[in-house]
Amino acid sequence: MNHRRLLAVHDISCVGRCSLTVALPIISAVGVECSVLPTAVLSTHTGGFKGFTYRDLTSDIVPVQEHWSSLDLTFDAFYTGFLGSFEQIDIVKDLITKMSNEGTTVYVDPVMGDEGNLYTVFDSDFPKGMRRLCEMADVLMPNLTELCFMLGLEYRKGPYTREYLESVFKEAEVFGLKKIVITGVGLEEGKVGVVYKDYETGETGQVMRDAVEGYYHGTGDVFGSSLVGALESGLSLRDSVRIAVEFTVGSIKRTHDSGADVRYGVDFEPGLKDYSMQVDVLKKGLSVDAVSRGMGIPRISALASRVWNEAYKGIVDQDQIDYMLEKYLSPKAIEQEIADGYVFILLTSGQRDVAFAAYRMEGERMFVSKLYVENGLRGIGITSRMLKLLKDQCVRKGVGSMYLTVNRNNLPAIQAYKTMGFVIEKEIDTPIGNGFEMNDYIMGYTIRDRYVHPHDQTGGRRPRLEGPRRDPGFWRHVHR
Ligand code: PXL
Repeated sequence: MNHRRLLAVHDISCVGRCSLTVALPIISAVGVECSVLPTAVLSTHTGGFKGFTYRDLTSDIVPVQEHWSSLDLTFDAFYTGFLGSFEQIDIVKDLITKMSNEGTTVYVDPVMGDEGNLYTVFDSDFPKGMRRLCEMADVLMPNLTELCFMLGLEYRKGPYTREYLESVFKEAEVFGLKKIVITGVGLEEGKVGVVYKDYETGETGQVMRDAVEGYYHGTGDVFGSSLVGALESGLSLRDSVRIAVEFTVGSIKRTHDSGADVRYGVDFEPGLKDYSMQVDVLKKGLSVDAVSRGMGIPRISALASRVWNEAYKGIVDQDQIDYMLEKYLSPKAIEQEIADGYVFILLTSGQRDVAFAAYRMEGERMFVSKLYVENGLRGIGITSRMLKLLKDQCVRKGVGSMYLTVNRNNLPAIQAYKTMGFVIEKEIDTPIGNGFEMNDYIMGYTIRDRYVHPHDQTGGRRPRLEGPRRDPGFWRHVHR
């Protein structure tokens, strides 16, 4: 995709990370030019601080737009959020119409309220006006409160059923959108995330994570900005949502763990590097190589070492990590495994090594002996892409299932495998020498069961793997 110029239309809350102070750094981090149109200037945002100043910039917008028009400027994307006054809604609509080109995408976050209430600065007419702006959107990113206010639905607290969310997607058809992403939604107690629908393809999905205690200001803007950055980088809706959830949840967790004053917004800055790397990796795409000799072997060994030293810190003692790496993942150990019949596959993106797996067929089953994803790239679907490759290989060889071992304390990995359809089969404790023991689960996955189409009467003999999956079994399900 060529250089894109985006216009972010939000307020500037000078202190308390939200709106433009969040949109600018996040969108810039993925190489998209982020111009700004401030709708109001506040000393702080309105949630939780007393006595904030508020300068409404409504009367500046038309002169600003006229100047831009005199420069023959257009924008490739608009991303609107918190508007400073009711009158601004039509002024911003008009600006979008005048300053668009044929390829312009309009992202609207109808920032108005949360948890069933409008923010105090908006009166009850505001949602009606905001609805008119939403009708211009290609991609709408509301929370349920905002959606309910605009659609005249009664707001209910979660968890929500799939049927309810389907009905909300249906109601939201009145906006004439291409895509909708609804934030802050849970389908079960203790989980929260986003649900999305692409109206053009019919694809629906959800990305859920464990809820973090407390209320965090500005997270809608962190999510919206990272979603817009990823979509504007040319990623699919599904990949963009996963990356944006990962970035937002990481920021919330850091804030929670540090005990910081939540009024100052979430600690998103340390996550920017991984966010931009994730966008870059999925933008460049993944290549697959089978590695049997040469430089691939030390590269795999180095990747394993980086992963163990980060992911297993605190789970496994450092001297055991060093011992494991030397015994099982040194270049020499990998060469020996290849000689013993293991196949190593390496996923790369541009110059970057992203993930590797090693497997061997053991009669009727595939044993996946290793599956590692680079630090900073977990949680965005790389493991499921790798498993898809391995499943394809099983199907090609007529092998009906696969299994792997995972450390019993590696909870994120266990949850990720469960989400992908693996079940725990048993516990094993394996002595590995020097007094160390590996404490693992064996997790298995049956390929046939997974791919039988509900209407397939052939007893599951025809695995269905390829081809577009229409609204797969209802929701694609990604959660940890
Ligand atoms: O993040 C939403 C937001 C944006 N701008 C201002 C706000 C809020 C939420 O409270 O007060 C000024």
